[in-house]
Amino acid sequence: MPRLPAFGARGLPRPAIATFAVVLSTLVVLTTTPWSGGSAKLRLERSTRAHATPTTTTATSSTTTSANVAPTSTVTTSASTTTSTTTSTVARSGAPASAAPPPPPTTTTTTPGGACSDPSGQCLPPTPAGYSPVCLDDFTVDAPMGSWNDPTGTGNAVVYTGDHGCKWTSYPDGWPSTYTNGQPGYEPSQVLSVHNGVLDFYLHDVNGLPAGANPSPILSNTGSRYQTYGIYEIRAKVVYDDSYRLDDYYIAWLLWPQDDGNWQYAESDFPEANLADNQVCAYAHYGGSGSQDQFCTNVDFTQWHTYTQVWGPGYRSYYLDGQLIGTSTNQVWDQPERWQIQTEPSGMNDGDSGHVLVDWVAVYAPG
Ligand SMILES: [Ca+2]
Repeated sequence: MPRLPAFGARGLPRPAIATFAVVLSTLVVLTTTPWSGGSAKLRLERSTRAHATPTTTTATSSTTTSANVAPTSTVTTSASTTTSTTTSTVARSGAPASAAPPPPPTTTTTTPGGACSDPSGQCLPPTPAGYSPVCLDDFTVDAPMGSWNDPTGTGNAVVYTGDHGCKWTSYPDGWPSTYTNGQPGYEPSQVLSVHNGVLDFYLHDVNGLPAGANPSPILSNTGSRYQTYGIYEIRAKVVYDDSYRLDDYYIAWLLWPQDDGNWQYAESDFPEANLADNQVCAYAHYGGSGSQDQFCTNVDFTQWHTYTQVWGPGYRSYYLDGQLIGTSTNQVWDQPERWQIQTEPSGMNDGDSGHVLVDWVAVYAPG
């Protein structure tokens, strides 16, 4: 479903590729507990053409959140994958075949006692044990509308430097997006600004077409947008300006490989949704021929939520507000990827408008 961006041979993003696998032979059943705001169990069915036999993935989580000032909440995860003949959970890097995901991240901890004045009521989280921050941004450095366009037109220029020194790039004005058939989909100079402690995506028509933006941070450990493995966390909410509820817009905040041609081995999306939806999904692509693991849960985009991807050797785990949604262990990509906050036209055009507000982002590297 997702699609992407990507910088092509000239270092430019290319319009995405969208596929929706419809024919099926694989059934993924996801069970997750607990999560706030909905039923305790969630079942999803999905198909891919890749396998002839059903694959069942079960992931369970239990969360212990202490009421005191403990720096982190503890999440315990166990995941088992029952796989029929054709799939493998072997990480290509040679990791153990059935390696269970390590303990998930301990993120999204609320700072108690009003110490945090962030718009969302939650500050940047403490650094998870075993990781180092490589991009933190609380968006307290204001940037006016017009400042996020890349004057070089390459998508490689630094267009914003935040309060923790993280530098950002952005697809340039006029660049096509996944569902625009070559027409402009990104207009960062008329969409992005930073004020009042948030990165503000003002989603609205530009020249009669819905316009989004697609920023990506440069990581301090590599000096590039790319790293292998890590934690990617973002706290955001949506503000609707009208009854269309931003159905002209789609988010696929994703990890993407250096070589576009590898996206079907490597793309990892979370959160992914039409902004009018009441559901959000994660998609872990693997294997190179259309396979993906899908995990979905209910969400109210008008409320602040923290979305987290944890990518490590042999696993990708996805969390909403610290609650595990699902873990993929299928042929997990083990080469560098970049993070794109891909917010783009959905293919509809009702003329609606609204905002995606990002309170903060945090990217960590292992070690
Ligand atoms: Ca903030």
